[in-house]
Amino acid sequence: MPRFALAWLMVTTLGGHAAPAADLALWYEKPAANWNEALPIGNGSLGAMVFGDPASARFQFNHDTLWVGEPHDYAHEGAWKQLEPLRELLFAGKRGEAEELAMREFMSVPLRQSAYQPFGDLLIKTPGHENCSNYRRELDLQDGVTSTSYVVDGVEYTRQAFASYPDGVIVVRLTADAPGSLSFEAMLTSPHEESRVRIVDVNTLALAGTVGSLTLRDSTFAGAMRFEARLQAVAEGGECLATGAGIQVRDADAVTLLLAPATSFNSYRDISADPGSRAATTLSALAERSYPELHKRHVVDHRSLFDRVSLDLGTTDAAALPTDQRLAELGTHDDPQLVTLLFQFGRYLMIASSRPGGQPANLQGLWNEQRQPPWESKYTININTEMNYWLTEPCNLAECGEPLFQAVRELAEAGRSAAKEHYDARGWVTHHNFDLWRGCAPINHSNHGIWPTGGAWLTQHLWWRFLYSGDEAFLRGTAYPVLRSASLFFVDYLIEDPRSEEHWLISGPSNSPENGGLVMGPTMDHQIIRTLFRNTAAAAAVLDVDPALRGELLDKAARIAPNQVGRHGQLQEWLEDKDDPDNRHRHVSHLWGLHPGEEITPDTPDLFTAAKQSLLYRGDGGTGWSRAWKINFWARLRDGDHALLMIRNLMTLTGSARTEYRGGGLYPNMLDAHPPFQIDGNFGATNGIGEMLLQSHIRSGDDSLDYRIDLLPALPTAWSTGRVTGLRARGGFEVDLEWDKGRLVSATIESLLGRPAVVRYADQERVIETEAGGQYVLNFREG
Ligand code: FUC
Repeated sequence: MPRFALAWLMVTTLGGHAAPAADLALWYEKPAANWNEALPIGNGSLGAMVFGDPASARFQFNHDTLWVGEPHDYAHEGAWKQLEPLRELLFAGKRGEAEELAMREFMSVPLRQSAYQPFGDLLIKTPGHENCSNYRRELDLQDGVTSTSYVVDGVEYTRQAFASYPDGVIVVRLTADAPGSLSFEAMLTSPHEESRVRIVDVNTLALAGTVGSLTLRDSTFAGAMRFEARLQAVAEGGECLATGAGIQVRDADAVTLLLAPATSFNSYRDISADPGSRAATTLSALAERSYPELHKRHVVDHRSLFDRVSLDLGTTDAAALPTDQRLAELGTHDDPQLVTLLFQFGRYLMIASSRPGGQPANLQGLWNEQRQPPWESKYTININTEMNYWLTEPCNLAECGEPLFQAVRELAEAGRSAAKEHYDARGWVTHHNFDLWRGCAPINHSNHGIWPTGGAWLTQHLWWRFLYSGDEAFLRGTAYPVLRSASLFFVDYLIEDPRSEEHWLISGPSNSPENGGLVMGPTMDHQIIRTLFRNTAAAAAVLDVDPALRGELLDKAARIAPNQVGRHGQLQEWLEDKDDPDNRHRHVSHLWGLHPGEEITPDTPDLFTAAKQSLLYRGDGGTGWSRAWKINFWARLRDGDHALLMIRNLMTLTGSARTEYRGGGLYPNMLDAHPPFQIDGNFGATNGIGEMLLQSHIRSGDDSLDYRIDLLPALPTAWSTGRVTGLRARGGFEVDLEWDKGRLVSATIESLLGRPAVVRYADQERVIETEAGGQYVLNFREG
C-alpha cells in the first residue's frame, strides 16, 4: 500500500471559492408532455412547474400554505388509559388484539391528516405557435431561471421564468427578436370549485376563492383556507387589456408577467389573514421595479446560496446531450457530470422549496398539481422529512433549514396534548406524520402509525445546527427547550422490559417503521431515544444548565436496550432475533444508528459488520428514498463503489407514475420517482454524494465536544480525479478537496469558529487548531 506524507501549512487569510463549473443546466428539445417532464422553480413558498409549450404554455403553481382543513388538535382524549393494556397484550404475544384495541381507542381524531393543495395554473395561449423550430427548454440551476426559446416565421421567441425570494413573486418574461411580435392571452385557472377570476384593473386579474373540502378515505376535511392570486402584465409596446377571459396582449415588444399568489394562513392556529390585500401589497411594492432589476435581485439572491459549493467529477462528451437522453443512456455511457448535476439539483431544489418564513419542504417539496396527492404531500417523519433536511448544513445551505426548525418549535407546542392524552406524559411527542396543522397523534393504522419517535428524530437537526454553527443563542433559545421537552417525554414513557435480566429500558407500543406491525422495543426507537438523551445532555453541558437532568438522561441512555447482533450476523431490527434475511423491505430503520445516527462506526466493529450484513440482505433496490438512504449507508460503511452503485440505481430513467412500492429512479425532469414523484430521494442523494467526499462526527464527552473530519471517506474508483469546494463540517469548518488518481492531493480547511478537530485521511490523522478564520492547507504527496 503506497504511503502518503502530509505537508501541513497554516495560513490565516481567508480564500474565496471558485465559481461552480458551467453547464449546470437541465435542458430538453421538446416541451414537457406531462408533469414529470416539467421544470420546477420556487422561492421557498411559491413554486411553479414550467411546461414550456409554445402555443399553450402552462405554469402550474403552488403556495406552500394552501392546505385543506383548518386549525385542529388531533389528540385522542383519554387514549392513555389503553397504554398499559396495549403493552400487556404485546408482552403476551397478542399483536393482532393490540392493533385492534389501538384502532378503537388510541388513534388520532380524525384518523387521517389533511392534504397539501394545488393553487392554480397560469396559461399563456399563443395561437399560431403550434409549429415552431429551434426549440429549447432549460433550467439553469446556477441562476435559478427557466427559459424556453423557439422560432416561428423567422422570429425567435423566448420566455424566462423564475420565482423571486426577495420580491415574493413569480416572474415570467416574454420577448421576441422582432418588435411588435408578441400577441397572446394570459389566463388563470384553479382546480378549486369555489373560485372565480375578476378584473382588478386594466392589466391585472385576480383569482380568488376558498379551498374545497376533501374526503380522504374515512376522514373529511373542511375547506377553510382562502386564497387569492393576482396576475399583472407589464407590456413594452403594443396593447394590454384585462378581460374576464384573460389578459389580452397585442403586438408588444416584450412583456413581464407578475404572479403573486397568497393565502389566509397566519400560523398553524390562525388562518384569518386577507389574501387579497397580501397579493395587492406584493404587486404594489414592485410597481417601480424594472424587469432587469427583478431578474438581478433574484439571481444575486439565488447565487448567494447556490454558489457556495462547487463539484467537479469530470466531464465526458455525454454532457453535451439533452438531459433526458443522458439519463436514458446512463447505463451505456460514462457520464460523471450527470452525478454533479444530480448533486447540484438537490441543492437547487432546497433553495427553491425551503427559505426562512416559509413551510418546510414537504413530500413533494412544494410542487403539487393534485387535490389528492400521494400521501397527501404532507410530512412523513419516519424517514422522508428528515432525509429532505440532511443536506442543509453539510452542503452549505444552513438558512434553508429554518422552516424545519420553526415547524419543530410548533410541534413541540402542539405535541404536548398528544403526550398528555396518549401517554399521560410530560413534554411533547409526534408520531410518523404531521401536516400544516401540526397534527401529532398516531394516524392511519395502529400497525405503523403508533411510532412515537418522529419528533425525537427531528430534534437531531436542531442539535446539528448548533454543531455546525456554534450558535449558543440558537442552542439556548430554540434547540435546548425543544430537546429538553422531548427528553422529558421519553423519561416518562420508557418502561423496564419485564423479560430482561439486565432491566433494559424499552420503547413501545411502537413499530420498526412500516415493517412488522405493532411491537415492543424496535431497535430504531432505542437508537433515536439514546441519541436524543445524549444530545440533550451535551446541550445542557454546553449551556451549563440542568445538572440533575443531565445525569438522569445519561444514566437512562446507558440503560436503554442496546444494539444486538443476531443469528444471521445481522443487526437486529427488533429486540427479538427474528429478522428475515430475505426481506427486501424499503425501510432499513435499524441502521439509523449508522446513518443519520452516529453510534455505529468503525470504532464499534461488531455492530459495523452487522449493519453491513443487514444492508446486504436488504439489497440494492427500493423506492427512490430507499436507494438514496443506501447511498448514505454505503458512504458511512466507507464503500464508495457500492455507494456509486446506489447512485446509479437511483438515476434509472423512469417515465411511469406507478404507485407501487418498488422502482425508484428519476423522471425526465430529474425529480425522484418513489414512484410516484417524491422529493426525498433527490435531497437524500445530494447528501449521500456529500457524505462520500466528506464526513464529520462528534464524540460528546460529559463536558466537551470532540470533532472529527474524514476526508474522502468513500471515494468510488470511477471518480479518480475531482474537486469539491465549500462543503461544511461539524465544528464550523469549510472544506475544499482536490484529488487525483483516486488520492487526495490537497485539502483546504477553513475554521469558522476556532474549534480544534481531528482530521483523518486514509490511515493518517492530524489535530488542527487555529483561531476563528484561520485556514489550513494540507498538501498530500506520495512519499
Ligand atoms: C412512508 C414510506 C413510503 C412513502 C411514504 C410517504 O410511509 O414507507 O414509501 O415514502 O412514507
